[in-house]
Amino acid sequence: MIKPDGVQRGLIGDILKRFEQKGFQLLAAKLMTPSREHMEKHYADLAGKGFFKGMIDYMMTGPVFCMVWAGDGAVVTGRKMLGATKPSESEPGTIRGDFCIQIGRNICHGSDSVENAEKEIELWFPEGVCSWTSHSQGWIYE
Ligand code: DAT
Ligand code: MG
Repeated sequence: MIKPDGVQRGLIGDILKRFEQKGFQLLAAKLMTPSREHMEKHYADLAGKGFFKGMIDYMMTGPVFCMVWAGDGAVVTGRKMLGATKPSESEPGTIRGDFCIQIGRNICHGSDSVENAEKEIELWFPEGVCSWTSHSQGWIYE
C-alpha cells in the first residue's frame, strides 16, 4: 500500500513500476480513503503504541493506494523492496531508502507474512481480486 504521503507526492507510478518490473503480477489496485475503524483494524497489532493515534490520523488524511501483488516470495521480497521501517536505516535502492526521511512519513506499507497478507487482502479487497494469466509467466519463471 502506498500511504497518503506517497500518493500526495506523486510516487504511485514509481512504486508500482518497481513491482511490475520485478516480475510480480498485479491482482488488484485501488485508491481509497480509509475510515478510522478500517485503519485501526489494519494496524490492530500496534494499538498500544504511543504513535498509534498520530499514525492513524495521518493514514486517514488522504487516499492510500492499495495493491495486491502475486509471485514467488512476494511477501519477503516485497518487504526487501520497501526497505527498513526507519528510513534512516533503509538501504539506497529500496523505496523507503530512495524516497523518504522520517518513520512517520515512510511512504509505503507491505504485509509482513503470508498469513497477514491474506487477512489484509480480505480487509482491503472484500470484493475479491482478479485472477488472470500473464503472458510473461514463461519468461519470468523456468
Ligand atoms: P512496517 O511498516 O515496516 O511493517 P511496523 O509494522 O512496525 O513497520 O509499523 C507500522 C508503521 O507504524 C510504520 O510503517 C510507521 C509507524 N511507526 C512504527 N514505529 C514508529 C515510531 N517509533 N514512530 C512513529 N511511527 C512509527
Ligand atoms: Mg508492519
